[in-house]
This record gives sequence, C-alpha cells and structure tokens, in this order.
Amino acid sequence: MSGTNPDPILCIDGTWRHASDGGTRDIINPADGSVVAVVDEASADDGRAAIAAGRGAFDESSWRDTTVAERSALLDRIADLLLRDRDEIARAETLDTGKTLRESHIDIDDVVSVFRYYAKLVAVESDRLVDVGDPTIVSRVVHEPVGVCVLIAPWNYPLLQIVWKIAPALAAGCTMVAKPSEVTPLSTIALIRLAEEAGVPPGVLNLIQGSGAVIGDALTDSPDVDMISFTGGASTGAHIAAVAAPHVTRVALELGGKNPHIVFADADRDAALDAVITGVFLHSGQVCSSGTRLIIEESIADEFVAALVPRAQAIRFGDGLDDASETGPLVSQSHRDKVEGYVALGISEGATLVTGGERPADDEFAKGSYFPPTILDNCDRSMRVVQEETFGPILTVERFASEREAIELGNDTSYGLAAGVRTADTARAERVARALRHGTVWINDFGVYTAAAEWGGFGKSGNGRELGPTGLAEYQEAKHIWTNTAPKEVGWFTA
Ligand code: TXE
Repeated sequence: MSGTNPDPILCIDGTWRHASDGGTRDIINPADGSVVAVVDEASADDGRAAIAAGRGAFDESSWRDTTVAERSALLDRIADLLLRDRDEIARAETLDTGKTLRESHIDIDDVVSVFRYYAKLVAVESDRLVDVGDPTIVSRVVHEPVGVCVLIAPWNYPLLQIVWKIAPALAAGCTMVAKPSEVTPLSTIALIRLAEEAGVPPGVLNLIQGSGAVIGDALTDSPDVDMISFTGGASTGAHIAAVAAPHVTRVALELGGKNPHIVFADADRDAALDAVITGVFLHSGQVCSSGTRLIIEESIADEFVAALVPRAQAIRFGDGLDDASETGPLVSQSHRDKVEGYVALGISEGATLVTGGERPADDEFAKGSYFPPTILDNCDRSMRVVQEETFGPILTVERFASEREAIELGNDTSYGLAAGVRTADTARAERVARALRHGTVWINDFGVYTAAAEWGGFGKSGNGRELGPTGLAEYQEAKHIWTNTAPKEVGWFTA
C-alpha cells in the first residue's frame, strides 16, 4: 500500500485536496507494523489556506447567522450519520490506534452522545436579561461565536477528543480548522466527510492533517485565529500558549494527568481491585485520566497489591481486531520505548517491579508495539515515575497512614486532571473529594464521564473546560447589550 495515495484528505473551503507540496505519510497499524493507509501530509501553506478558509466563512458567509435551531439539527444529523457508519469508523479507529474494536465502538457511542448533548443545549440557549434596577433600561447578555477556531487533537482518543471540540464549536456557530494527530487521522477524516454530507457549509469545518512540528506554528501563530483548543502533551501545550500569546488568542489546553486512585481500608475490596486494574490498564494506560498512582492505606496494602498481580497478568493483550483481546498495543514503537524507559527509571529510583516490565518475547507480538501491564511497588512521591506522565500500562504504589497523608499524596502532583477515592465512609469520601485539587473526582468509581459535566484540569493539566455548558461557553463571546428605552440628558457636565 505504501506509495499510493488515492483520495485527497485535506479539506479546505469545501474542496478535498492533496498537500500543496505533495507530502504524504504512512499510517501504521501498531498491532503489526503494517501500513493501513497513505494520507496527505499538509504543508505550512496548506495550514494557512485552511485558516483563510475559516476566516472567510466566518466573516463573509451566512454561517454565523444560522439559528440555533438550524445548528442543533445539523449536529443531530451528524450523530445519525455516525451511527450509520459506526462499524466502519470503529474499524478505522482500531487500525490507527491499536485499541480494541469494543473500545472504538464505545468511543463512537460517546461521540454521538456529545453531538446529541450540544444539539439539545444550544437549542435552549437564550439571552440573559439583567435587572439593573431601572425599568427604562433593557440589559441583555447575548452569546456569539468566538470566531475561527484551531482544534488540535492527540492520538489516544482521536475521534472523541476532536469531537469534544468540534461539536460545541459548531453549536456555537464558529468556523474551524481541525487537526488530528498525524499518526491517527483516519476517524477524523471520516467524520469531516460525514459533516459535509450532513450539510456543514464549505469553509466552516476545514481539515488539516500533518505533523505538529511542520504546520503547528502556522496554525497557532496567526492573527486570523480567535481560539485554539489543544489536547496533547504538556510541553506542546505550553509552546502553543507562548506562540499564541502575542495575538492574545484565546487558548484552551487539556494536557494530561498523573492521577491518584486513593483506596482506604474500608473500601469494598473486590470492587476496588477491579477499578484499580481497569483504571490504569484500560487502553494500555494511554488515557489522560488513567489511574496510574495507587495510593493505598498501609494496613491493607501488601494483601491488595498481591491480589492485583494475578489480575494484571490475566489481562489478554493483542490485536484490537481480535475479539479475544482485552487491550491493544501502545500506539507506536517510539512510545513503547518511552514507557519501557520509565520502568527502568522507576527501578533505578528504588521501586520494586512486581509484574510486567518487559516487552513480550512471543513471536505473535514481535511486530506490534505491545507492553504488558506493569506494577511498581514501594514507590514514593519523590520518584520521577510517580510524578511524570508515563502514558503507558504502569501502576505505581504508594502507601498512606492517615486521611491527611492520603490527601497530601493525592495533591502532590503538578497535574490535576482526575482522582479517585474509594471508601465506605461517605463523609470521608466527601471530605477527600473536596480536598483534592483535581478537575474530576470519582467516589467509588473511576474513569467515567458524561457529556453534560465539565472535563478539564487544575494545575499543569491545563486550563478551560470541555463538555457541559462550560464546554460550549469556551466557543462563545458573551456580549452585553444595554438599551436605554427612554434616553434623556444625563447632565454630568454642566456646559
Ligand atoms: O503529543 P503532542 P505526543 C502526553 C503523553 C505523551 C506525550 C507526548 O504523556 O507521551 O503527551 O505525546 C500536535 N503546534 N499526551 O508527542 O506532540 C500533534 O501533531 C501545534 C497526553 O504525541 O502534544 C498532535 O496533533 N500542534 C494527551 C497534538 O499536538 C502541535 C494525549 C498532540 O501531540 C505542535 C496524548 C505544535 N508545535 C499525549 N506539536 C492527553 N492530554 O490526553 C505537536 N502538535
């Protein structure tokens, strides 16, 4: 397949085109290293053309004057089309990312719920009347689209992450340039085609596929961009914020996490074991909210860790297209190298390797970027493996003696995306949940979310919020319109 590039996949102003400099990229299946597609790789000029298309559609077309009812119906149509093509898109997502087909189907259902949520939310949007205490004054706050948005997504949840941005941006009436991760563009390409079929006008939703290093600055260092929403690595996010700062562009960042999962001795043991395993090893740990730090009450720690081991070892990893696989490979060989490096680092820092830690030797896994569920015990918060995002299937274990210490450990991170607390004591659960400086806290649950509740981080996990009403407000400007219905002289100056 390598070398052939049949269908153009850059969508600029409603026209599907190849890259202006003829660039292409092989898309690799991490399960076996095969090339699943060859796609156009945009140049910086293509990026600038996409922004110009978005600017033109925002400033000169009738898009921003569409009614909320029209945009709501459009979102629902996209959701319908996603359901029609659910199996095909799920397969593309699995080939791209390595995740299991089951996970890809769940992602599409989640994405549909996000479109449906914003279709409903925007339909009931209304101006807010402000009582200024004078019956002759009508004061209203109205919401308008922020403008041209650049939406940059990562590779772990390619469709889901881009839809958390596209759905509210469309609902708000913005125009946009969507850029999936260059290693996982297939589901986003399918989505943009569906959006076109649903009736999104030319120039409103442009698609650029390419390397962040080549086109990133062209997309973010532009006075024609009103908003950038980015999900990805912390250093890339900081770079984007710096590049956009001279233009005072609105920037929303979702930058991952190092998420504590706190287990008290009175927690339901079996539910806790199950949640800890799922919380960290789902999608082989390539989840921004992965429960990668087990923080466990010392009285139960040894027995609990011993019980985790057989569960971790029983996880069947393999090709995501194989129904028997419970989790897939890591996204790439280079990412596996990074994860492997963190295991070695943890051991050198004094952690005890309890299970996993070495890439599988079997021939069956030789061509894929597999890495087994790994547990590192006897960790402490000074270790880099405890503080840095490994983004792989590595669970670190720390022990605590008191509620206060559990909270201190849970907050001892520069990130602040998500945390879990497990206890049978509801008052303690509430105290701990309120004390944790994280954007989401799960009590006796882990990893779940809903389109209707805000998602985002404290600290270096980012700023801004996706989902929920705030996720729509990110793409809106609030404008105050003050109408004096009985104008008369104010008489401030006497002349
Ligand atoms: O992310 P990058 P990478 C974390 C995780 C991972 C690390 C690095 O720890 O190991 O980040 O992953 C685009 N201007 N997360 O290197 O580079 C890029 O093309 C504009 C957490 O893959 O941040 C892609 O579309 N855009 C995370 C997107 O940024 C640029 C999910 C993310 O890539 C750019 C993934 C630039 N200068 C990784 N450089 C999460 N928060 O869930 C790159 N990009």
